[in-house]
Amino acid sequence: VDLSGRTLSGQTVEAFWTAVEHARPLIVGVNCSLGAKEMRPHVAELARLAETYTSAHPNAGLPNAFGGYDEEPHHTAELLESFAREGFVNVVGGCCGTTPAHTRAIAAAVEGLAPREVPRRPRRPRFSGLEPFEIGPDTGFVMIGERTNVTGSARFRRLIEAGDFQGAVDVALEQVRGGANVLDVNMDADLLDAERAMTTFLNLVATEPEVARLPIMVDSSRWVALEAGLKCLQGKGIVNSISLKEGEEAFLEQARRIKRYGAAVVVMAFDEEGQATSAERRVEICKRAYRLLTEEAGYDPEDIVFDPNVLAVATGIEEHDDYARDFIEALPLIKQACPGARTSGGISNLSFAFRGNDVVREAMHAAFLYHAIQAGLDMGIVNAGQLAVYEDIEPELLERVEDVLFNRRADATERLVEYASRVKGEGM
Ligand code: THG
Repeated sequence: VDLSGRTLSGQTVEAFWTAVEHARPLIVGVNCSLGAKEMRPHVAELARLAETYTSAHPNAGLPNAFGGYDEEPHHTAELLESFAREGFVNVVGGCCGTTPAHTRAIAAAVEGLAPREVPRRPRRPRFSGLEPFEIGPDTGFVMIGERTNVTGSARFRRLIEAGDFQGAVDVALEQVRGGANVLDVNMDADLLDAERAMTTFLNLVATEPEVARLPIMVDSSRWVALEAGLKCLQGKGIVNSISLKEGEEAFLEQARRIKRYGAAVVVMAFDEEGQATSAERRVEICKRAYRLLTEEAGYDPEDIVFDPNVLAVATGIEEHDDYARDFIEALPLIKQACPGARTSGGISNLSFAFRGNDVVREAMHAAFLYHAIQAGLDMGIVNAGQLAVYEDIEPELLERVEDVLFNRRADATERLVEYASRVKGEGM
């Protein structure tokens, strides 16, 4: 639309292609805009990305002062011939200002030229907002901002409940500035119409360029809120989440609908029997969901994210003592059993027993992430900008945290609680 190379609604070529690729179009192209000369880099970019035929239909140059077009047929034709020679296009034509004479000249210029060869690209998880976000070999751990969640942030909830959506966008902005690669948005509160709040918030977020760059993860336990979110997303987002809780039929029905919206999906390790807690059950459920999604619903494995349930530890309840260790143990097994799929978790859940004590909570998150990432965790829902560094954790605290995470001693919880009582109030 202008020299920025973005679509009318602000997307880059790559973000746009990422968002529409799921529809498997026969041809994708660039038209109108500024004429062939200015269109070149964007056609080249699309040609590099699109694993389907590409086209270019430029205007006859830039409009003159009277809104007319002066580019002569031979000139338009030369430019499109160069696109064809460079392997940018399979189809060419003209848009505003082109005439039958232009079309004749274009046809003659590309006569006999070899069509572009459709490229093959490596399969990778790809998401987008106004800009693309691809998980490649060098991406590192992916941070999903957790604070745009009415159940995960009292401040965000108060803003949404008060109808201060602009203030709520500021919370999103803080997550982005804290390094979030994706934003988790959840409106599941008793006093809220989640569908409406989701729609209002996501439409407003789309107008804030610094936030709208990012892909959105629509988070809800209710299908209607998830679908309301999906309808607002211009890019390729992620649905958080579906599970086998209500059986295979309901699971596949939701999965297929999500696929029609072109989104990726988070699958919780939950089935008809309930939430998986042992490593074995976590792996078993993920395997079953993977088979259904890839074989029955036509999913690319790269569009699947498994969440094997980060659960609270050091709660004082003995059955919880192996939760962290089993989560970490399950990661490599899930990735081995489900090639191409990625893993994620809600990291702050881990430390619910230490609410109000950010020193201990942040140490728990940092230590847990350190080990989980080594075991293959690809992404996590976190308070972006508030993650501690493993190496900076005070040694005594680290030892007590790791005793809890790996259930290394019977009094691990007691010793962490004791430490917590000593640092209470610090760092808040
Ligand atoms: N898996 C998936 N999605 C999820 C979760 C998960 N979504 C929600 C949740 N779990 C992840 N998000 C959060 C967000 C915030 C907190 C925990 C998890 C949190 N909030 C502070 C608290 O409750 O103490 C709020 C403090 C405040 O109000 O400021 O801990 O596991 N797929």
